[in-house]
Amino acid sequence: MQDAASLAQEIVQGKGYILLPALFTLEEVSEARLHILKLAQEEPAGRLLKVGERSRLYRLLEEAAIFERMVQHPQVMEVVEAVLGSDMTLGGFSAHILYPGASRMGAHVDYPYFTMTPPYPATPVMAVQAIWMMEDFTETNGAPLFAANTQKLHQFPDAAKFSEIAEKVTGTAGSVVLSHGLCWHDTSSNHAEQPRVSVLGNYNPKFVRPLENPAQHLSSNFLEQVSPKLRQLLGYEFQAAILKDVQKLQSKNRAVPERANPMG
Ligand SMILES: O=C(O)CCC(=O)C(=O)O
Repeated sequence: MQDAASLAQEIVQGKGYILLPALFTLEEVSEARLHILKLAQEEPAGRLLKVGERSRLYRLLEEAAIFERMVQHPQVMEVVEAVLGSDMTLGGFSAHILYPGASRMGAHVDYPYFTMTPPYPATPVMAVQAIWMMEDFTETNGAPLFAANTQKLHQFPDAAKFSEIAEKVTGTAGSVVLSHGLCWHDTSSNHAEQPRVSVLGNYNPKFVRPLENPAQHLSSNFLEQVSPKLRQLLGYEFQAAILKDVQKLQSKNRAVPERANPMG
């Protein structure tokens, strides 16, 4: 793998996305994929969102050990932290299923940008998305489409321009695409006979409120055993991170309001 700093640079100043190939084996992701499909079929209340031939399945973290590994994969963390800072947090972690016949979801930018009015701010970067490929993503089964360099436009996608310049990002099972939240992207249609499954991680700077609030539904047993990295991702280190910022600023003789010294 290229070093994290140059991969982060590619995300911010280059094409806007990178592919990290085969971070998990086919066996590892196949089992997780089947788990997702089975759970989605059970239609768990409050965890499944169906839109035509596409479904989203929420609250994955506690479902299987592989998801806990995926969300904090060291190579992914290195790159995402190089973009968003070492105190960044998790805004969402869910599965996205494109059943056979699924059409494109529509070109978009990611949370929190899609809640804002363009032109979007150039800095700080507010989102990096991870798209984990839970099987081979091919030319025909709904691989994502990305329009290179569009994160630099700070605009909502223009559909005609997107169609002109977008390229399909294919890859083998267990690979992950990391992209700038402002880089225009879409899913392609699934013309295959099998569902195409991705796992989506959304990472944000610590001051962005999480879209899915992944920490909210976790059991205390699960929370007791999570790694320090996962605690950080779940937002538990927020106060400590703010305190660090304050100390850094004070060491540069910058005045910081007392209320920025959190007690709790
Ligand atoms: O599942 C995918 O390929 C990408 C979905 C996506 O970009 C999104 O939900 O924001």
